[in-house]
Parts: sequence; structure tokens; C-alpha cells
Amino acid sequence: MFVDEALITVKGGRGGAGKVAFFANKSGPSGGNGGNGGDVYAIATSNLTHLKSFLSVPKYSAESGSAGGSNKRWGEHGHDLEIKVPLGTTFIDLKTKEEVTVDKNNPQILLCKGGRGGRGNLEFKSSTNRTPRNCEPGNEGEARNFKLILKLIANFGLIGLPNAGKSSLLNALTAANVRTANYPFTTLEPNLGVYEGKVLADVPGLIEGASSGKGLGIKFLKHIEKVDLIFHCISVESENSEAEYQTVIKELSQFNKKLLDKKSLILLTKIDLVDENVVDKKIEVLKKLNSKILPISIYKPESLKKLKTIISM
Ligand SMILES: Nc1nc2c(ncn2[C@@H]2O[C@H](COP(=O)(O)OP(=O)(O)OP(=O)(O)O)[C@@H](O)[C@H]2O)c(=O)[nH]1
Ligand SMILES: [Mg+2]
Repeated sequence: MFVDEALITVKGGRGGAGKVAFFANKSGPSGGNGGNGGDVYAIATSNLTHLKSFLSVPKYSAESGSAGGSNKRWGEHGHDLEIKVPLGTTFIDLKTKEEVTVDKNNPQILLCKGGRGGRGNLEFKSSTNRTPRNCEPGNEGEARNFKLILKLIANFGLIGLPNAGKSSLLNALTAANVRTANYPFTTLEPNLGVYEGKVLADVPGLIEGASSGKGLGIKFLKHIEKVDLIFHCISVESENSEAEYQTVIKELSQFNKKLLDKKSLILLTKIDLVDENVVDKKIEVLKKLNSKILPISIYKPESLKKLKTIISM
């Protein structure tokens, strides 16, 4: 399970002040009301899988309403603010302890109401007071402090040796935009992406001896203990795909034997780099180890279709 937390302060926009004014020619009040401050909403988006952006921007406020004017002019309402958060984010009000989660059934929640605009002197006119000189300031917007918690369980895990193309595939399938490069250990922490509501986890590459602490070790494998299906990535460039497969399987089993009972599928990656007959030969060899194999390339959208179907099922 991936857990992310953040603390944020949210404030509705301030209401605009009412105006005290009088008509120039005629007697009588003309001051308009201030506009209401904007509300703040949380909106769920399935493209986000973490709360990182809330660590760098912890304060959110909606626009204030503008002040009322003379000649009965009302102030404009402040715009609402929509904060995009990952689907499944729970908001806990730090004061009241009230909890609410944005999810498919509840994709938008009101976090803070904007303040009401103040009344201008026009509103105070009465039979007993024809020239009122009073008005109201706008109300403050509601202010609340929240703790955000996001718990995600990956449905699919991408594993394999370093450089196998795991992160590139995550980028190709989801809105994730993680670093990829042509050398081992580009990924140092697990990355998540979402495709059709399903969460994919890209874990750092494994190498022989990972279970005894080599490379980045196996500490990240706990994140794939709950996945429904493991995508075992092997690059078509690999000189000995069988040995590569066995290496990774051995490290998995040394971490947790139960991982071997999980459903898995070999993704033979980067097939754009070689001739078709080379791909076929690799498949023949790997079939003996795992009957489920899918040849893919991030540069061949057609090759990703079947994979997308499997994920969205
Ligand atoms: N030609 C080709 N290159 C690919 C493909 N997929 C990935 N690559 C390249 O392979 C290299 C490694 O890709 P990554 O996605 O960083 O590999 P990784 O498995 O995440 O590697 P680590 O994070 O180190 O474990 C990068 O230079 C990618 O551009 C593919 O389908 N075709
Ligand atoms: Mg990577």
C-alpha cells in the first residue's frame, strides 16, 4: 500500500465591502452590496496518484468578492477555487475531526464557503431612515485546516531488471511522467500511474543479490504484495532472457514465496529494436517459463492494445 499525507490550509474568499454613496442629483442612498467571496472545492481526478504538490503549496484561498460601488453597482462575486486531488483522497478537518473522501460517488466536495458580501447603504433605506450612512464590511471566508491522506493499493506491478523499460511503459500507459533513461537504476522510488481507474506500480529494478541488499534491494517489493497481476518486463535486447527471468523470480521468492503464486505475465519489451524473427525466437524460449507473454514497444501503439485491455478488465 502506498500512503501519502499532506497538511493544507484552505480559505473561502472574503466578501466584498458594501458601499456608502448617494445619488448626485437626487437625494437618497446609492451604495451597492459587495460581491460574495468564492467557495473552495476539492475535485477528484484519476490522473493524480500522489499528494506531492500539496507539500510545496500548502495554502489555498478562493478569490475575494469586490466591493460595492456607487449608483447601485454591486461588487462582482469572487471566482470559486477548484483544488484537484487524486481520486480516493480523504480530507480530515483538524479541528472537528470530520472526515470525507473524494471518490467516484463523491467526486466533488465543498471545503470552504466564501464570505457573504456586505450590504451597501441602499439596502438600509427605510421609511424612517431615508439617508442611511451605514454599510457592512464583507464577511471573512470560512477557513479550515485539513490533513489529506491518500492510500492506494496497486492493481498491477511492473517488475524486472534495471533498464527493462518499466518506467517508460508506465508513462506510455498512464498520465505519469517519470524519469526514464538508458542506464540502470533510473528509478529510485516506486512510481504510480492510473489507467482506466486501475493503479499500476513501477518499482525500481531488481538485480541478482537484491534480496541480500544489492542494488536498491527488495524493500519496495512490499508494494506489489497485493497486486492482482505482475508484469514481468524483459527487454528484447537481453542476451539471455531465460537467465534474466530466473534471476528476478529468485529474488521475488526470497522476499516472499507467495509472490510466485501470483498471476504473472511476461512483457517482452522494446520489440521495435529487433526483427520479428528475433522476437519470435525469444517468445519460444520464454514460453517454457511462463506461457503468458506479450511482445510490446512503447513506439508501437498497436502492441499496447492487448495490454490495455488486460488492465482495464
Ligand atoms: N526502443 C525502445 N526503447 C525503449 C522502450 N521502452 C523503453 N526504452 C528505453 O529503454 C531505456 C530504459 O527505460 P526505463 O523505462 O528507464 O527502464 P526501467 O526499467 O524503468 O529502468 P530502471 O528504472 O533503471 O529500473 C530508456 O532509454 C528508454 O527510452 C521501447 O519500447 N523501445
Ligand atoms: Mg525506471
